[in-house]
This record gives sequence, C-alpha cells and structure tokens, in this order.
Amino acid sequence: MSSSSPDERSLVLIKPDAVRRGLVGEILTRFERKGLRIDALEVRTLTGEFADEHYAEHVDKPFYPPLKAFMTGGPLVALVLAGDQVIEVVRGMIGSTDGRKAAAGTVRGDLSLSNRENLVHASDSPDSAKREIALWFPQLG
Ligand code: FUP
Repeated sequence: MSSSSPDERSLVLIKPDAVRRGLVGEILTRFERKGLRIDALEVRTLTGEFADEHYAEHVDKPFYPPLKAFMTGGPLVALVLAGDQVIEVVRGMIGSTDGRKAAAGTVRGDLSLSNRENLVHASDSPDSAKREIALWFPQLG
C-alpha cells in the first residue's frame, strides 16, 4: 500500500504579456525544474465570452474591462501542472498579484512591474482548480 498522496492539478496561464515578451520558455523552465509535470499545454487566444467565464468572480469589478482587453489581446499559453501540493507550490512560485510588490525569486517579483500585466495566472484553491480545469481542458475530466 502506498502512503503517497495522489498528485494534485492546477490550471496555469502564461499570459499574453509573457508571450509578447518572449518569456514562455523562462516561465515553463521554472515549473519544469521544480519537478512539476505538464499534463496539458496549448496556445489559445481568448474570446471575450471565455474571459468572462474564467474571471467570473471579477467581471463586475472596476479593473475588469482593461483586464479583459489585456487577456484577449493576444495569444496565451494554457497549461495544467501536476504534482504534490501543486496549487500551493505554484502560487508560491508566481508571487503576489502586484509585480511591484511580489517577492524577488518569484515569477512576478523577478519579471513584472505591473498589477495587471503580471505574466501568469494559477488556480488559488482546489475548488478553483477543479472549476478552471473543467473550463479550459474538459477532456482531462
Ligand atoms: P491572482 O490570483 O494573484 O491572479 O489575483 P486576483 O485573482 O486578485 O486578480 C486576477 C487578475 O486581475 C490579476 F492577475 C490581475 C488583475 N487585477 C488587476 O488588473 N487589477 C487589480 O487591482 C487586481 C487584479
């Protein structure tokens, strides 16, 4: 009998600013070197409707219209990462939302100077990971 917990999954987006700036490899490399597994990976350009679904909790906030324009403004890379406590591990690796305040050593802390164009999204809880993976990669079940 194995005592190890089954791998968790997280939905991660490498956002349009990262693609535009040529940072996809840099960001993916960090996740790979950490030992996380890539279960899905795809380049997508979002429609407004899809952005509204992904950011359902933010659609009524004042910052949402420019966020929507940014997220639909160019291709992004969507992926599902898997590994032990991946949700919390990846949140730690990306840093806090505002790149100006995110800790050095995190993706946002090292590479972003913005509260909107902050390079990455990652599921913030098991419930949001489940919802987001079902939305982005329904074939993963
Ligand atoms: P995070 O989980 O760190 O991505 O942050 P939130 O869920 O709070 O916000 C989602 C996205 O909304 C952020 F990645 C960037 C954007 N945002 C703004 O543009 N302005 C704000 O004041 C807050 C968030």
